[in-house]
Amino acid sequence: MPSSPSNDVSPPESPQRLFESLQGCSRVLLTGPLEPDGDSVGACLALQRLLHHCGVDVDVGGIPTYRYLWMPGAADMIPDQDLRPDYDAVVVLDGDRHRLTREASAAFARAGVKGIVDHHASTRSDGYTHAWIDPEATSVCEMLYELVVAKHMDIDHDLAALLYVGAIFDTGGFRYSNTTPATHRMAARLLEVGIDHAGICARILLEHREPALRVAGEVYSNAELHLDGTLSIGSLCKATAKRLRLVPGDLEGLVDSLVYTSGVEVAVLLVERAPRLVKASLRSRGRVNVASVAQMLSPSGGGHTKAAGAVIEATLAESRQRVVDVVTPELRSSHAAAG
Ligand SMILES: [Mn+2]
Repeated sequence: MPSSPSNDVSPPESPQRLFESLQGCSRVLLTGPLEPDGDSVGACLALQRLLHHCGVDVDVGGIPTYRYLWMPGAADMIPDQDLRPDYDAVVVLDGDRHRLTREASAAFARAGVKGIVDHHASTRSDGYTHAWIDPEATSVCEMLYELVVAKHMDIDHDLAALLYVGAIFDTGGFRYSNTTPATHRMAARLLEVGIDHAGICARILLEHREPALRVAGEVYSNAELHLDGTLSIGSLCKATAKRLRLVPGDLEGLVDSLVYTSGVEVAVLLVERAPRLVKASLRSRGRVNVASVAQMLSPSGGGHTKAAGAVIEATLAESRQRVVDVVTPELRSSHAAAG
């Protein structure tokens, strides 16, 4: 049954159907979006292990940041420029096909099986032969865990560690409102396998390189509060990033601290990537849907209601103003709605 090109979430048989299709392929590529996060890396490497056990040759594309290099299989991930163009199947995990690199997009376009495993509410099922989209799922790793349970597959130590990374990354260590009883049941099962959960939490959520500490100081010092302290905007120019010798991963967690300033409802971190190219990371305490704010900032923007991102083609100063312009009516109507 071909997947429907509608906006509906995929039918419940999709996980099994996708897995069985991949078992019939000889070369499979699993890939996350540009700048994969803990859930994306964990999910790609976990699905790779599951398929390896079934004898399928699987590559994982992308470059993990230093935070993820210890993960089983991460060292063998393939930079996108080195990807083969001829995979039978390409599966996108924890993001959609619009957020792939150019090389991964080319491989996706040529593949017979085009799959997606995702939990972003903004992701649509059109353009895929197999779409497994579950906006109710806390993480893609949790979706894969449910597949493992349904298929009675073995959970070894490495698989447990990989799935745990996605579980803690997407829930901020079980602190965000998306955490469910199912998330804790999954975590309990993974701990029973004997993983070093405290060590994993330290490496994924707590540890920083020294330059990350320095840049946090600068971003927090210069953060602007707008709209009676309900909107916090942090920004970082390219020159500062260069001076502090930042590497990918050094900014992780910064925007989360901005939104947990008392009174703040929405936080935005603006990072200048190139002249007139700014990456915006958005967080919300719940009143404002930042996935739709991200889409208003840029057509490629999107994400979750409380955590989203967008790339804005403008200067840092113009981006700050655009954020204020877009967020102001959203915050006003949320306050009106809250009475
Ligand atoms: Mn995720």
